[in-house]
Amino acid sequence: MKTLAAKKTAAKARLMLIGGEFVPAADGALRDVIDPATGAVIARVPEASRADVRRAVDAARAAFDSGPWRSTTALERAKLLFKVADGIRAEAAALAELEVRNMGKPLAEAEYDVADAANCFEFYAGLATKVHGETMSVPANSLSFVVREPVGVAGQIIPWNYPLLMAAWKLAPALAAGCVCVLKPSELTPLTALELAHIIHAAGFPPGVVNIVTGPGAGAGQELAESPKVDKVAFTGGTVTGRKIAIAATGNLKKVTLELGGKNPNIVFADADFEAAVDGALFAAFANQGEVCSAGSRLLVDKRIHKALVEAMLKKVPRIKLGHGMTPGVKMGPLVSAAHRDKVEEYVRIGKAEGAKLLCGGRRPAGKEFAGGFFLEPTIFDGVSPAMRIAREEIFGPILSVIEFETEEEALRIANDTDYGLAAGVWTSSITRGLRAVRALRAGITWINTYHPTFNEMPWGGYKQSGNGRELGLYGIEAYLETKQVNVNLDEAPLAWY
Ligand code: TXE
Repeated sequence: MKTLAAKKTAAKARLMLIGGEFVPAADGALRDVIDPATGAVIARVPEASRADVRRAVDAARAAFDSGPWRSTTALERAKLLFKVADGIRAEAAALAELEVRNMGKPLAEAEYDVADAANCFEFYAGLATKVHGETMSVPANSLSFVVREPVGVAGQIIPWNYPLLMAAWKLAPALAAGCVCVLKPSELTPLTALELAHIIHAAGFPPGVVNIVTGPGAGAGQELAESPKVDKVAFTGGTVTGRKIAIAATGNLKKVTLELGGKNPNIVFADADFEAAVDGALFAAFANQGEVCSAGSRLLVDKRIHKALVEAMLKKVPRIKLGHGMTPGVKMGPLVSAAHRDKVEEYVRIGKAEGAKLLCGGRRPAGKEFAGGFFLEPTIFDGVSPAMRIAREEIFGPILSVIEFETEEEALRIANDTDYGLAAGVWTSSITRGLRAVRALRAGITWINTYHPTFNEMPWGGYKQSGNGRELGLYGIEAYLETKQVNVNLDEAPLAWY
């Protein structure tokens, strides 16, 4: 199938963006990039070593310390970011297809992500010119004011589940704030970030302001987290890696923001709109193959409607058509890699061994079209108790654990009984119950009678071990700004202290 993106992929050399130039790894190393729906190699990209990352960090450092970037106005930065948004929109079809072929998600989801990525650049383009400090006059003979300044060189490490969107979430606020960036996409899904590098380059950013390096976490990523020349590291990924990054960042006490995993409760009360809750429970668990940090992977259901809700979900599960994300009608693609599917499948075994009842899925789909890919059927476990590993650990795949509760108080206790605190959903027709529940839930993102919608204008991030800091919205740019106080003496007389 020679489609738009496939032709572009073949035509354009895939190189890293370092210091304003498209370059290979210094030692020429390459990595195969795989279509997880077929197992086929679809591209080869540079495999950055620590030395390549050092080169990118040096380019960023020079751009920040002595390049023209520091003297650009917020309006000039805004115009560049608007150009990136336009560039993404101009390439939207190719980017969406590339995302599907590299990551596996269904095309409709990839199209949504691409549109959202463009909107994210646009949002921060608009915000760039609205960064202001405060002015105070305390004591009476002084004028004190606050100026906001960019943090400096930002190292940005992103995962494979939303490759282009995560690049946008990281780059857009940092550039709006006046920072310079070294972005490292996941080694599994580098292709859309490398396309974005071309869009950014064409927009006309000064050399070294945006650097995009492709390489493994343990070497290239670790270097970025450790580098004493990096002022801030921003990471989205697993909690285990997040902990390593936080430790690596202590060398020069760089600023750290972390967006990590979740084991998010989705609570259905008996008074919920039944059909909406059924749809919401399935979408919460299975969108993007369940490879979502905010997935509603724990479904807490009131005992009185539990049987009916589970039956209604099981009736709808066959509508979740598996296949290559480019095939029309497909609602669930493959998992991102063979290794990740192994990890997710292990939880099927664990769930069964723990005594949970497997209602559907848990298998690789049969059929020639699935042979080379890393597919797994949507899986629902019922009779899950809160102590089971499938109720406590982030699986990051299409596995839903259903837990029954009897009272609102019990539901909220189970919901909060987790090391994580990223997201939570509540389904109820009572506004007071919904708001009461949200107030009790220890999570950074909450939904009432919906699940998953999120907006560039609103903050994203977690409580507890789901991370540190917030992305998006006004909070997102804060993470890339320093705060400086300036004090001006309005009294000309000497201090005469001594
Ligand atoms: O992610 P990693 P993995 C969760 C999910 C998944 C688990 C592991 O539960 O099963 O994490 O997935 C880079 N220093 N999430 O191993 O390792 C790596 O190259 C610096 C949740 O694939 O977190 C990639 O760019 N960087 C999640 C990025 O970290 C390192 C999204 C993410 O990879 C590094 C993905 C190191 N030592 C997985 N090791 C979410 N919050 O959305 C790896 N990396």
